Amino acid sequence: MYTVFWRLRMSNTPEPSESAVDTHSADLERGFLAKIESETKIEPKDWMPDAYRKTLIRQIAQHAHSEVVGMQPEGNWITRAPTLHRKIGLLAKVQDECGHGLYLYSATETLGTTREELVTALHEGRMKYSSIFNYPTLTWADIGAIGWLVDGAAIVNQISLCRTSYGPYARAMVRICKEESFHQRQGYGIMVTLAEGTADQRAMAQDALNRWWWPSLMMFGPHDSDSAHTRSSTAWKIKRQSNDELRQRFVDITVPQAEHLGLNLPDPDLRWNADRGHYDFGEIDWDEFWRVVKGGGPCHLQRMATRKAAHENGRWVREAAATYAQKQGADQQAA
Ligand code: BYC
Repeated sequence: MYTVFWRLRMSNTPEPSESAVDTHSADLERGFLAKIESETKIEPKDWMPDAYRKTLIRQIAQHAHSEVVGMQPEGNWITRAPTLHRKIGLLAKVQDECGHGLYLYSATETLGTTREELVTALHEGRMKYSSIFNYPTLTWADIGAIGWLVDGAAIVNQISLCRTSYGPYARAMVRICKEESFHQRQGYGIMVTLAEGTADQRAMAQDALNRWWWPSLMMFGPHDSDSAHTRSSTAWKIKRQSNDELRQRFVDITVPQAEHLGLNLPDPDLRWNADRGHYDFGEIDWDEFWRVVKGGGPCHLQRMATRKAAHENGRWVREAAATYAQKQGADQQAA
């Protein structure tokens, strides 16, 4: 009888310690939300909800993996660039993408994970990279199309992320966007040269545009109605604009650029809508999008095999660097 009474009492009155813990958590959550509300950046040592941390690790690591895997389709053309000038530009661009990956892995590490864990998760298929890097680069014009469209889409997405709520991610984005704008111009410059060239060069530019246009629109993710994370990420101001808003912005910016080149965007439904003040465009092939996102993209196996081999081949460099750093530390302590 006593036990029953005690149990009943317990169920109605939380233990003082539990209640104190709850109050403390509620205070922390309120403080976190107040910072989000007032546009104060969340910094690594600040309290944050587990789900916010988890979402950031997923998104920033996926972004880092995309930068690193994204070196492959373009790296494929460094030795075959048509002039020394183009070779130098492409080499610098690919090197920049590697740097972007490193800033982003560092930003992810401030959330309490390690680069090793993230890379292992990618290699074991537990993390993703952007769908766009699953497509092959068949001709030199693809390098133009990637710079123009893929970096162009990345800029639209990343300008928005410069205002993301997590400080280290927002700051990495500012620097990355500056570099991406050079990449976009490099690509558009290649397209201008080809579009103004011979009939064959023009045809090559049109063919690349035909193949890269729809995958570039897919970079922005699923429709807002199918986006699992948009609602929470918007509430936490990780995302400042939705997938569809950013995709529309990219289309509106890019159509006049294609007109300037005299090339045709491969979409019969594309037209200016004066009422909306935006271009209408056709429906993305969402079956293709999800197939690629789930690992069924044309180059997925090749991209992952190359990535894993590069990681293994670089093991001795990482080990040598770590040993050197340890020795330096020991020497400094001894001095
Ligand atoms: N590809 O709820 P959603 C570059 C996944 S690299 C693959 O809308 P979220 C460059 C998504 O992860 C720039 N997966 O997600 C480098 C989620 O899956 P899980 C790359 C995609 O996160 C070299 C599910 O679909 N940019 O510029 O709210 C050379 C549901 O989606 C994709 C970034 O990484 C996709 N396209 O929004 C040249 C930008 N889309 O984890 C250039 C940072 C969606 O629930 N990331 N998924 O299974 C973001 O802004 C956001 O993560 C996204 C997606 C807009 C991409």
